[in-house]
Amino acid sequence: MIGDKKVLFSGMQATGNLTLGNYLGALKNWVKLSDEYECFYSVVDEHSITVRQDPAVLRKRSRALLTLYIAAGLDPEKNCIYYQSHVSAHAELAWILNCFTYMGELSRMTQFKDKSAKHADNINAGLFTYPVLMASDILLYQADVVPVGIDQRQHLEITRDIAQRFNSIYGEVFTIPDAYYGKAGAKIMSLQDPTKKMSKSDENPNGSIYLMDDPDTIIRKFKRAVTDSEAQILYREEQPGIHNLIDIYSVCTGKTPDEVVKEFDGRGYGDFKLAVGEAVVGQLKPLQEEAARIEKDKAYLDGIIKNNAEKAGYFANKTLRKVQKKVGFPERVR
Ligand code: ATP
Ligand code: LTN
Repeated sequence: MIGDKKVLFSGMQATGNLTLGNYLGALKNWVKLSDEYECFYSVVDEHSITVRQDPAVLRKRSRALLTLYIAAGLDPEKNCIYYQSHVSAHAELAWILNCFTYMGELSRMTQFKDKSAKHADNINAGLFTYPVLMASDILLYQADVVPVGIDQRQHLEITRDIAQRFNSIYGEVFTIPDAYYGKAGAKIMSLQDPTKKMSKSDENPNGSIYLMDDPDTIIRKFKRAVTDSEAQILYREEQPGIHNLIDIYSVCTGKTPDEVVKEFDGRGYGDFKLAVGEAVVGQLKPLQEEAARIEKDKAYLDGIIKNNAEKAGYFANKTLRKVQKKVGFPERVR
């Protein structure tokens, strides 16, 4: 707890241009939760280098991601929005927790298996211990709740296991966090292959709507979206393409899937795709305008970056000092 509020932590990597999936599945939920909790939203740049990055591109994308957090509606005066690498406690706690995590546990992580298959020429130790850094992010702030997509479930479970293991040896040091999986938009699928999730690292740019796509591009991508030959707009698993479009339209408009089905009863796929495209354009336009406005105000953004890193550092160091003492590191001489 901070004051009378429970604590929320989440983060995203700046490894690509954010997609509609990241927005509807994660960011939009963050904004909804931000009044209820004391929130820490990090741009997890240290996680990003588990895969090789171009330094200039990573720096640019990290700033763009931080800007997007604010543009999406997270007030940086109320929510602590910061770069992970600006708070050294993350890396320091990760080292300690590495010594409380087993090789066997980490070997079972499906993300490690997937990413090491994809980057066979660079299976580095950081990729393997990625979940320990993630556990450190969460545990440093004594987070009660962590909103993520279903794909992060295993990482949340290992975080809880590490925290419980540490607590069972040293007493109640860490809060055990709960995952929060938003219902709406939990999994937005690729527009080109609706059996695969929309992903920022997809090679085919037509499968993903990027948050910075212009209206014409968005409409064109929806017009080309893969559907089926059933010629009826129904919300069922047998029609994954239409199912996905109904989900997207439903999250953008706040209507239930049943209401969407009724609204488009008897209409053609062309009409429906256009309506979904327009709904998405309507969602993204204010976000894009706001991001462009904030980006121009360098001094404002720099101030937020500095103040929030200090705020995050204050809370993170409180936990880190406690942990260092528990494991037996010598006290600092003042
Ligand atoms: P990558 O393609 O680089 O693996 P990604 O697009 O899957 O990236 P992440 O950075 O892993 O995105 O995820 C950021 C957040 O967005 C996570 O909470 C994740 O669960 C959520 N998310 C990612 N893709 C989708 C999607 N298609 N639908 C809903 N939520 C998503
Ligand atoms: N692994 C997450 C990003 C991430 C995260 C976190 C999410 C890093 N640290 C802490 C929640 C809490 C991802 O790839 N989506």
